[in-house]
Amino acid sequence: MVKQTTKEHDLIVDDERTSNTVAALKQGILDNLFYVVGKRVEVATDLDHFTALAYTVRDRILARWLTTREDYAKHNVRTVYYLSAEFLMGPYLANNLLNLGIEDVIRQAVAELDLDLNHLIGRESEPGLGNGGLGRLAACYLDSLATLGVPAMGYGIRYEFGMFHQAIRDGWQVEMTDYWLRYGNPWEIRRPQACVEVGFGGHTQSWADSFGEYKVLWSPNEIVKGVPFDTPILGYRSGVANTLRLWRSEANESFYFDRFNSGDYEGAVGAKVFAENISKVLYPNDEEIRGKELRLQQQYFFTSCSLQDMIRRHETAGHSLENFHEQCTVQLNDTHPSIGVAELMRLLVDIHGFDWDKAWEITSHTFNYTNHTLLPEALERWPLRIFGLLLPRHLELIYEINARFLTIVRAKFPNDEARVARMSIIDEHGERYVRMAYLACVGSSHINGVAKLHTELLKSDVLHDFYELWPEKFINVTNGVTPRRWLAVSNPEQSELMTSKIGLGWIGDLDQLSQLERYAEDSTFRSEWRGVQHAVKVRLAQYIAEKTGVSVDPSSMFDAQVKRIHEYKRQHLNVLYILTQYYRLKKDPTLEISPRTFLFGGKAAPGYFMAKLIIKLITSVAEVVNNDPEVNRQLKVVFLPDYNVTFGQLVYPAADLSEQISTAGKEASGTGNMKFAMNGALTIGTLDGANIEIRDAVGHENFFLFGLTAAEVAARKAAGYHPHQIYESNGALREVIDGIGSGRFSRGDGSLFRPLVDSLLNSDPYLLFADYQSYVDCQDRVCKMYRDPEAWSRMSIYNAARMGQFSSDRSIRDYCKDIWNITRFEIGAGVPASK
Ligand code: Z2T
Repeated sequence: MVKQTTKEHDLIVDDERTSNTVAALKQGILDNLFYVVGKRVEVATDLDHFTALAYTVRDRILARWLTTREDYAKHNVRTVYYLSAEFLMGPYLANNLLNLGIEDVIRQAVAELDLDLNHLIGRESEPGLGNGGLGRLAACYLDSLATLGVPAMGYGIRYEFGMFHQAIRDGWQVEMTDYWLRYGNPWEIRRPQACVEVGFGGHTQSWADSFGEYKVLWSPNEIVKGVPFDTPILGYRSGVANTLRLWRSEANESFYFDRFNSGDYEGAVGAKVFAENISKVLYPNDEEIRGKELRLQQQYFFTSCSLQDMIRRHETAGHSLENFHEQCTVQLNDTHPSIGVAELMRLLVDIHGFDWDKAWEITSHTFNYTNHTLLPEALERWPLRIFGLLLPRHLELIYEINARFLTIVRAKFPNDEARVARMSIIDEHGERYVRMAYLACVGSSHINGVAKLHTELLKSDVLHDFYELWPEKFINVTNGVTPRRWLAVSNPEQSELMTSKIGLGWIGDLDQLSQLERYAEDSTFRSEWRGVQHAVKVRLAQYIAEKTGVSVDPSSMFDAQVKRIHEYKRQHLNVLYILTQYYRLKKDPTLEISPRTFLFGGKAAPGYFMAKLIIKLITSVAEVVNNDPEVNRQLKVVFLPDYNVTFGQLVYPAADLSEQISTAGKEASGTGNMKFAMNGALTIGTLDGANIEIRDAVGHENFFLFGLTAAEVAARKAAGYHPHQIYESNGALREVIDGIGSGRFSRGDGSLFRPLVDSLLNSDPYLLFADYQSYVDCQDRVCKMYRDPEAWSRMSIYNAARMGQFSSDRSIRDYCKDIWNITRFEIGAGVPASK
């Protein structure tokens, strides 16, 4: 029971209203339905009941949310600010119930109101404020930060439209808008009094003040208001609730009315449209950013809002800005917020009057940068023209930062102007660009990759020059995922079985799963393990039947590849294997293979033609295979539309096999690989990203490995790679490629998949052909192994039992120790670190 004192009236609110008895919970739901939703029980819909329930849960979060904030303030803590353009949070209700520990009483309260909790949980639509792994990682990290009691805040954008919804029409992806706020959002609280202003465009003037100091004034020609919306982020039974603060852009009234009153009606309307556009929509491109001005506006908008907010909080707490970097550490989630380096310099120098050197000391000790990709086309660069028009003052500051930086480069590497040109923050080859990754490197204390191989490749390749200059800045922090959402919430069946053997401790300490190892050799346990797996597969099969009309057999092997559709991830390599099996079965219908259901899910960037063609290929192959009685008892192919967090929670637990088949050296880490393995799936994968570490952890004998290594890929390319020769010399591959090219899977249309086939035959940039035979051989080993259920279950249990290190709790501990310098937090105690 929480006692709250309202100071003004000295009134004690001993809040019976928010206690966790079944009676109080029932009353809470009914009260919220009536007073907040505004409906009578008799006419309330499922959605109304969900909303009332969500408010009832939120009522139980508020006290600890405010208390956490007060505790942090009291203890004067060093705070982590996680800046990310994306937070892919997933639905909150089930997770909040778990973390509060009130699932059972809520279930009963809801049942006594003749409602079903699982059904209501299913009514929540998820905020899709992210593209994929990067945004989901941010969400897992917020969960772990709160669980470990680390004083932390996430900052991002409250997009009005999140990731598009994907429909499949005639086998093609169709995009539909995601207006996720349609029915309101019970979890957020608008904080209009904490709004800030952000400028855009205009010009700068400089002068020397009366002390002869150089001063600059930036006069923007648009000023936009940033309004924060806060959502509580509960730790798992830690008593802590941190905050996710997302900014919405709104018109600045006075700015707007000034124009309006001076007769500039068009200008006023234009300003309003400009302002409201900024947080309107998430860019749905995962790894390729074309220089779109609105995207830069978004980046600057949320980064400036967040830094101003941090400074205000810092000063309100009574600290001097000189100590900013001692109280605050800012993590840049990729380069999207890296304009923050220039913005903090502007705030310190122009607004707060610091001299350059002191401002730079503060700035460069505040930021740290996480890189998430090795794909060259994904490294953000802004054309100077766009940049200078939108952020003229920041461009000047970047020139100055760059000039001083290049002096350091020249001092360390004399007479090496080629190196200076390579490292310059301004790219001067052809059209001039600002290289955001370089700005991030120069302005940060630490630079990290997200898996061991990825960090090594950053050092040896993408950021090699920076590594030579500052080797001590580079550090690896392998990604992790939260076992709360990805195991305890999404897989209650497996969770219960594990808990019955080893207790509940694993949820807050995933290393405890290692106690399951001894059960791998216990045949009774293995059979229980299979029972659980089967039950979970039945659930997914029902969902698939509902959504797609395809019936799949829960006793077939569920082979899943769910992730963004991208050539480097090689969903089409998976298709090549499916077709290899198809032709084998066509030739010999008596062939005995392990029946398999191939599950695909994922969105293609709307402008990425090849990715959309891959979706069309999967759905076309599905149509042929699923309707051919000679093969469809042994092969089924399903493309599940609109893959998102909610669907992920259904599919990770049900998979027997996890496809992690990217070209070695391309996937920075992968996190789906971890979610699958925790849930007992075996992995077929390349030596790429975190696969390498997963394989080492689970044991090489419990992992299906195939394909070239990253070094071999590089060597093959350097030696001159000729996919056509492989096609000529491999009969099975030739048959599959010819089949696709001939129109056999596209109702006779031989032109449909031509672009895909030609790309493979002529260049094959992701080396599908080079890995084809190795992949097929490995899949055949998978087939054989699946026919031995005891051996398979044993491997499955070892996979789950050895996943401790892939908890995001471990990742966050690494960040605390190696990057943020946060040492004194108490796990689970809810008592934050004091400085
Ligand atoms: C993204 O999800 C990832 C990298 C990006 O580079 C952009 C997006 Cl939207 C700019 C992914 C990586 O592809 C994946 O390997 C990694 O596991 C994930 O970020 C989290 O680090």
